[in-house]
Amino acid sequence: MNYHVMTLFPDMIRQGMNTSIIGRAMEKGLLSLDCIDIRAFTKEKHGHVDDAPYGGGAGMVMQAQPVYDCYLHICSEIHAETKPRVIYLTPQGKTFDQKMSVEFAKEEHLIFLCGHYEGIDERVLNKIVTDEISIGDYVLTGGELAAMVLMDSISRNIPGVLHNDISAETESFSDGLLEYPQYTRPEVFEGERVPEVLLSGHHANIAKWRREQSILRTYERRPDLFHQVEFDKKDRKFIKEQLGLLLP
Ligand code: 6GU
Repeated sequence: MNYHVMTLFPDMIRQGMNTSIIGRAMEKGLLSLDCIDIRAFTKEKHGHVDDAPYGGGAGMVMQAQPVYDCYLHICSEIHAETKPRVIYLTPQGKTFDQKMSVEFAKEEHLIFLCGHYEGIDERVLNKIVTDEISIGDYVLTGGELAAMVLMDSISRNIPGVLHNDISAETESFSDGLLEYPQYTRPEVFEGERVPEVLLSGHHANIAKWRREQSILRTYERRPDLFHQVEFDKKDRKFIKEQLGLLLP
């Protein structure tokens, strides 16, 4: 995976991404990260990349030309045969989820466009953007943190990035359910014991208990997700007994 980030704050992205699992994946050559300063493509002598909105109103709008030239520069560097995917981070986009993350992870190149101010001139967005993505219903000052959220999540779905025993498969959302609770030593903390089944060494019972905990958690905390999960016969029996719900 090769990430290309178009931004006015390239150092913010570099500093945010060079630690931890993602930094190691870059050292291993599984990922590359290219942060390109949009300001380097301005043709104005004072280096401006923004101007007042036509029609009036508060704030400034990023101009089309520096963004477009930055995009063309990336395209010439990657000499791809097909048009690369360009993700514009915006609260007006589709809300990012694990399914999108898995899909994006299959691309060879991903270009992220980070906006600032009141937005970017619509004409360049129409020309280059393939995906508009939001990370949730709240406002950020710019797209940089959102781009880093996407890169972190997408990277975990690339083979070799995660250590084998943290495999992305067994985690929250891979089957549409939340994770079961985890415990480690000591057996008693502030008077509270670890659930007995986890000390039993009985692997089938442990797996059953964890599955049931995932189901209960998802029902209590994320009813929206619960109603989208495909449950098997055993699950449905448990749900009927524990929750009194009859699923179709
Ligand atoms: Cl993706 N970008 C910005 N600028 N603000 C956001 C967002 C993205 N998602 C939520 N708020």
